Amino acid sequence: MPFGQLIIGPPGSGKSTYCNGMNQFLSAIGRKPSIINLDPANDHLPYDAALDIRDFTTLEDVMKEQNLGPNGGIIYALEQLDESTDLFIEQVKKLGSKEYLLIDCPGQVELFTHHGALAHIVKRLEKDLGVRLVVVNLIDSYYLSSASQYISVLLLALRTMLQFDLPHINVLSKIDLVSNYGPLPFKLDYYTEVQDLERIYPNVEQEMGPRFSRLTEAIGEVVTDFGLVDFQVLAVEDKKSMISLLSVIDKASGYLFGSTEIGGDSIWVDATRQGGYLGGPIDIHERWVEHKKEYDQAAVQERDDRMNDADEWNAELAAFEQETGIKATKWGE
Ligand SMILES: Nc1nc2c(ncn2[C@@H]2O[C@H](COP(=O)(O)OP(=O)(O)OP(=O)(O)O)[C@@H](O)[C@H]2O)c(=O)[nH]1
Ligand SMILES: [Mg+2]
Repeated sequence: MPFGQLIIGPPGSGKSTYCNGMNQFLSAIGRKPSIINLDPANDHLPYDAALDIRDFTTLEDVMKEQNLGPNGGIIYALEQLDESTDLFIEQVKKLGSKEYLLIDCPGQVELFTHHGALAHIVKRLEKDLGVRLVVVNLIDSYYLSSASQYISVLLLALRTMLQFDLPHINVLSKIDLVSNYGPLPFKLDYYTEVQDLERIYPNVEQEMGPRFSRLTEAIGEVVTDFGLVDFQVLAVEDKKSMISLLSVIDKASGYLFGSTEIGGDSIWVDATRQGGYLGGPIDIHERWVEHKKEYDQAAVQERDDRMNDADEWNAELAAFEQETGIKATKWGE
């Protein structure tokens, strides 16, 4: 039974970059990742796709043939894929059951909130091939810079979680940039934990005026009542945050429990099962806001001290071992 991640999120939130980074990381720890590109507009892929929607149809062709603009074109292309899912499933099947799938999606938000095409395709993958997917929803941490946008993002994340009915991890992407957007009224953990939303209502009112107070509170109540939304943080170049995120994704997918027949990284899996690194020992506010400069400098220094990417991964995994006392697979082992 293959495992995988469905990588979604609004336009420009970092999906394709993440697929590339996660692909490298998974390869480094001995898994066998394959990337599937489902974005018909993705004409400059930063990775080698094992399967590409553009081999079936491209956005340029759809726009020309159907006389559509780019947004309508992407939706149309996904609808076409949905109608010929059998062919798509056959292609995925050929990748083999030991592959770990990374599925890169277009950024059209309606595909995650109410349009059925993507959700149908994913259901078929689950049903026909037994793929166990985790939705990784990347949301640009830029939205933390505005209290009202943060509330909108919570609603979007909740709606998306209900749409796919799969294990779901929300991620504030590009967290390395968050300190550039000016001081935040709350610590980073406040935004990731999604607790005590009433504390942020005055900030929304300050931005929007009293007109939206009732609406803000109503959204806040819905989000709180469901109790589903929280966030991980990610800077794709920061290996610690990638390791920490993969631990959370593995836990959500149940990868821990069937991994020996999937890839060669059972030692890594054992390590994460014991949970020592889950959530990470890192204080995210300190790392990404309060002392970001010092941490960045230390990371650059560490990088300079190392020879190459393999050394860098191995050093991070060694740090993981030291912190947890558990052995992790190294690059090339
Ligand atoms: N600083 C920083 N930039 C990032 C990070 N992840 C992605 N980016 C940048 O964000 C921009 C958009 O990234 P993409 O990976 O193309 O985003 P996408 O979600 O695939 O975009 P669409 O496919 O157009 O929806 C690029 O310039 C990336 O280099 C990150 O963790 N930190
Ligand atoms: Mg992309």
